[in-house]
Amino acid sequence: MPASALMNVMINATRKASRRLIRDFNEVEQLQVSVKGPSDFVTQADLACEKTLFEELSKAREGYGFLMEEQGTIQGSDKTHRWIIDPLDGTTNFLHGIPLFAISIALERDGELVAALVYNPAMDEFYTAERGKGAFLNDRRLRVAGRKTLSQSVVVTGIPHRGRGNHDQQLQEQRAVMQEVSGVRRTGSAALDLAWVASGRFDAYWERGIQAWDMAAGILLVREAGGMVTDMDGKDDMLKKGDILAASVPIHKSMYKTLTK
Ligand code: LIP
Repeated sequence: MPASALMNVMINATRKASRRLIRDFNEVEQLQVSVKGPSDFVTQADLACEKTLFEELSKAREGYGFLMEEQGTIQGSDKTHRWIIDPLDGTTNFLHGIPLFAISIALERDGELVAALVYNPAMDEFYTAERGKGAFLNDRRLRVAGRKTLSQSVVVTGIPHRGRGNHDQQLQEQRAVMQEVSGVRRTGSAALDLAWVASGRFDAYWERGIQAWDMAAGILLVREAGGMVTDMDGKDDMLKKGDILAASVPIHKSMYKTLTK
């Protein structure tokens, strides 16, 4: 099915921004050996990508507002539309030359997610969705995994680290989940975790302490692929609360029970 005019705008902006990001990623792999390390370099890559996305989307859709990881909130004259953007999700992976990172763009209309794009440059995979029109990987229609039991499932989570998150809570949740599933993974990119739930690679994803821009696009991808997404209280406040549980419907129910017992 040909992409809509809106999705073409999002894809074209992403292609333009990702050209430099891919170039920078190839350079950062060389910087691993430098004493100073690549952290400042990655910050520049992040900022440059966000600047290109902001410029391209502002040109194509004048007046829309923005919520972006680096520049924060930019109010638009059109109060019904807001872009939610993470120009480089998986920043630490990028910094370490690990090819698991993504550009994530979501569009909100009157507070509802209506369009989503997650692009994984390292694998040249475009995950896209528009509300009511399904989710796609490049041009292949996506459905969440059909597995019905946790014992068959491979799930993914985000693991807090030095100076981040509630370590005891994560360990308690991981202990409960480990006893039920056939595998637990951690990629370092919420956007890719959600895209891979939408594509059936993972059966479920949960994480606490992440930002709206990490998850907004992925939420719509999973829902349009037939999955269920809630916050960790089973409600719909993920973007405000910063926590998320995404899965196929039967696995969501089992994961919620396991995580909250
Ligand atoms: C990352 C998230 C990931 C989380 C990391 C980090 P960033 O976002 O995508 O799921 O575990 O701690 O927050 O910072 O790379 O945009």
